[in-house]
Amino acid sequence: MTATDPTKAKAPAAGLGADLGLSDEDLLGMYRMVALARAVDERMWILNRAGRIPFVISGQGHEGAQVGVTWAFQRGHDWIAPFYRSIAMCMTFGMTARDIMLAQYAKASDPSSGGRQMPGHYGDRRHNLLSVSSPVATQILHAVGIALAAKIRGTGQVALTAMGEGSSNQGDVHEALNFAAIHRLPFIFLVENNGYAISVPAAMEVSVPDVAMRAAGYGIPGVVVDGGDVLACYAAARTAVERARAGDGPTLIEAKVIRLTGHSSDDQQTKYRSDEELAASKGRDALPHFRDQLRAAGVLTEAIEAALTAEIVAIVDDATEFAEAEPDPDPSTAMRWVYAEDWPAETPPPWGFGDGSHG
Ligand SMILES: Cc1ncc(C[n+]2csc(CCOP(=O)(O)OP(=O)(O)O)c2C)c(N)n1
Ligand SMILES: [Mg+2]
Repeated sequence: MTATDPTKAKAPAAGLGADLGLSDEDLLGMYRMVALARAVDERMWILNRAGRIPFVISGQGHEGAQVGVTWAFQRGHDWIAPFYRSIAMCMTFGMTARDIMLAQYAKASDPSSGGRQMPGHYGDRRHNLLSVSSPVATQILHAVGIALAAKIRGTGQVALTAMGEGSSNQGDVHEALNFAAIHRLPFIFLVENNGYAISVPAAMEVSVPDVAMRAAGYGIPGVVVDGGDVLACYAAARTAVERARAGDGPTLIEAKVIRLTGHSSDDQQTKYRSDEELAASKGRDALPHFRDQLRAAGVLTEAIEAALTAEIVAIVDDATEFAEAEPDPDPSTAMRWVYAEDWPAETPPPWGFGDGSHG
């Protein structure tokens, strides 16, 4: 996913992203991913309200930060321990709209868990995406463990985890950052600060204005970045990944994002957020901001935009129809694969432990 093919990059200073080694093709790829993740997410809400899927926990407002940061990682090589809002992150790392919808519908062929995980708990072994943990923040320990393994094995891999600012107050985070810093592990911690933990505002969750300030307590860089600025997120992550691969240890990146929806489909945020506040947060949305940037730079032409819009509608329609038509899991298998179990190679579970290992 590192987007630095020099043959594709424009001459320096020629255009947007050139200073970051991003070609027009990269910029369009990033924009496509932000827009696609948004469209998949919007469709999920419609399906929920129509009674087709039981529960939605949304990434809307987080996509720019997720795509910007993840773009700096090497797909198929590095590892991510995502959280429930990480739709755009998981898609950037290789999950398709069909994969996301299969999880939403909890179908037998859902690559996240064969329909066993809670909705929104994405994971995909094929793409080095760990399954989401329901107890918030525990995933940081898993990611740091992966980073430790990468260091011991000398693989050059970097591990990323993400979570909200509320979750970042859990004790696991202290233990993980301290350990990762001491051992200079190739680890990046992304805090997607959307200002709320369900209905609790950030000022009542975090004792400092920026979670990134806490990085100083571990002797690691702490960077605050505008989550509405995809390229700024990419730049911050690129620096952190370079640092990690060079053996210089972890970085904490805090992206100030927005939450465009309620906490979940079971929450109504107008009960605790004013109209003014909601309108102001919409003004910080990465999607229209990035679109404007690409239009102004001449990268997103009218023709490209029209084709992209049509392509995204087709992908979302296809994913919905595909997942809707897939078979549900066989109820007699409900208790299988909950705990460790050897699965014979000839009857692999639907999400692909086909080589007989637990991976
Ligand atoms: C250990 C634990 N405590 C509480 C919960 C319930 N819970 C789920 S999401 C959430 C809010 C998390 O807020 P934040 O970390 O800011 O992430 P956001 O949802 O805002 O993206 C809470 C309290 C949980 N899943 N795990
Ligand atoms: Mg939050």
